[in-house]
Amino acid sequence: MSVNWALPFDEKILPEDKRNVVNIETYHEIHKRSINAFRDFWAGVASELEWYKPWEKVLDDSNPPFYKWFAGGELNACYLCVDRHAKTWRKNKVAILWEGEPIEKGIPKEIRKITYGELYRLVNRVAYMLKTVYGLKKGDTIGIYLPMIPELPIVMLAASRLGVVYTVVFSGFSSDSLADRMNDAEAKLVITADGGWRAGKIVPLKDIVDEALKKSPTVKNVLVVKRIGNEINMQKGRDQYFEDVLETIPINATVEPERMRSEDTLYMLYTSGTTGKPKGIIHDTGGYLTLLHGTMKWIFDIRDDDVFWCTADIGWVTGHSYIVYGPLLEGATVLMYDGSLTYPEPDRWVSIIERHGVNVFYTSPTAIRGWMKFGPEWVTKHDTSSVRLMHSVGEPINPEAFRWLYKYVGREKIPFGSTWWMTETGGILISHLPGLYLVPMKPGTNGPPILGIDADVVNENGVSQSPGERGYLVIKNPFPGNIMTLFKDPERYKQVYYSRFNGYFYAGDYAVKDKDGYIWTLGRADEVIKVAGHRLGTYELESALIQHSSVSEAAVVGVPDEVKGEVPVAFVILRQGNEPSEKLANELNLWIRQKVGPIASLKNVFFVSKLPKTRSAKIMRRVVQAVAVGKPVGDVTTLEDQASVDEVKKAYMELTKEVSK
Ligand code: 6R9
Repeated sequence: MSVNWALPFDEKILPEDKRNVVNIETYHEIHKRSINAFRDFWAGVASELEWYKPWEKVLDDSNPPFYKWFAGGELNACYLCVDRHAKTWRKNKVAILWEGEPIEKGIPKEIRKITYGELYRLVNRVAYMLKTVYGLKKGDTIGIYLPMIPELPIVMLAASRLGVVYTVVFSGFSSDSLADRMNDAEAKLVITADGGWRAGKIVPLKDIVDEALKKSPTVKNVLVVKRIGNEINMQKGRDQYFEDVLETIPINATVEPERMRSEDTLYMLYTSGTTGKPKGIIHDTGGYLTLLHGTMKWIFDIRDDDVFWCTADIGWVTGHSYIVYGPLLEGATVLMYDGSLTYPEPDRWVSIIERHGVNVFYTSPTAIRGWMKFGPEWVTKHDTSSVRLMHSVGEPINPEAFRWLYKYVGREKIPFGSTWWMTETGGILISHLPGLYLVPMKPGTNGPPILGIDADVVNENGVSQSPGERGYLVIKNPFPGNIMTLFKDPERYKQVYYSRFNGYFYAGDYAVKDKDGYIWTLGRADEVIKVAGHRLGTYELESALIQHSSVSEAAVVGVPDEVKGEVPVAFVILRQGNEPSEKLANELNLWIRQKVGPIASLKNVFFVSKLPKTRSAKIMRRVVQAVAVGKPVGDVTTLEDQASVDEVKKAYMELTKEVSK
């Protein structure tokens, strides 16, 4: 486990607007009814979407855990997010309000406002282009490696209009990571940009793609969006500028949305697990959109005059669900910002809130802790009174960070929660529901499970823990939004999520319930770490390290970090003939950054001669972790299987000695 914040179980806060406030017992009664009849409950939510063809069965659970929600139903995500609104008064409503990073004398140089009517045109033209110029059709796969520019959601929506499966790769990942994903997905086309802006510097995205494509033979074409206008290499016959090709498409070109079956794949997103390379998480269409529709209303209380801002990157699931599909499904105005939140000054993010009158704000503990460092005066000099509701996501929020944002942006009176979910769940599962009912907030908690979700904390044997007892977070009922399978690896899907607790969905998180039935997730219980809210597998970092010619063995663990929540440190055994040195440590760090991406930067490299192992040769990770954080091993709760307490202690002593040498 990474971060162990002291939990203020009993601190209760109520927002000033008490319209939706209910006491917790009432909420649990309502919640209980929703989970007792969870099929009907979710069918009610799904019926609020527009279906081409109604479903035959709410939940096909004939082959668990391969659940199919709304089986037999047909719909299209792009139609629901775009056409449906463009047909109404929302045609002239801003759908995407975009701000780019470059700024001069406090005035952003780039602001784009795309209405639903314009979005409809653009999405249709891009879909037409993908179909006619590149011959893409339902079931084909493409890769998207773009910065946070409007073309990113536009391409995603165009693909979903055609039923083309896409996978977005976070633009902070390296060429190796991009190549791995393109190969696994067998992508035919990659859409990228000439570059991206990050804190005033250009990120050479096209160069990274060129490097990746040396190893990705399935990719035949590259479309390049002109973002920066910098000189780049364009390979004849393979690469074309997005704008140039789009120009050849008639201005009023339209493409009929593909009638997708509810269980058809909407997109694939790679995420890190415990072992092996990142796996493709497959999301369906009907269940996923149903969960987003419910959560946008209940958790974000989305309204037609709202400007909704989620500070995540679309390269991660949060951006897929709560920048693209969720807000657009509701016909909201979604703000998209491409750049650093603290560039050129620490108050860039607050000035964005003020400039665009943001009403609903969704951010992360890492961002908040980063802002706290600069002091509240950067916040208070701006007017943030437009914000009426906030949530956080990505990692456990420490109470200090909660109180800080609650005070300086929340004015100590608006709803503010920490929404728990993961790539695999598609949308939020544990959260306050201020749009429906609001129970008291507590700094640091995720709140109760949302309606229709039977979340619980269980012990090793899958038995419910009593309040205050730490255990593992599980979801006991099938739920819409849930991952369909792992791409090319259905066995692993079963094994990772459904085998440990006998049919329950196992999230991989430690958690504890309090006596009000609120859930407090405490961090990962496996080898996954969250670095600044970004999900990484320590195994991936270890594999990258042992590819370096000087490394024989490596163990990577996460240690707490004041701002990023958690950061990786490595314990490395060198091959013979190599000497430990600071220079080598720096080289290994650079290596990791190149192999995985800058987000994987190591905080520390310890050179050791031996790693603690169990008799079956598994690294005793908890021992390594205890040494890394400088805590006695007794504080580390889950001891490795197959190792006696004495063995663990001995291993701990030995490793500590090595590290302090
Ligand atoms: C949405 C997202 C999933 C993991 C998850 C948990 C952690 C996310 C959290 C949270 C505590 C919250 N996590 N939200 N922990 N409180 N509000 O982050 O997806 O990147 O797949 O990560 O993130 O550990 O298991 P993903």
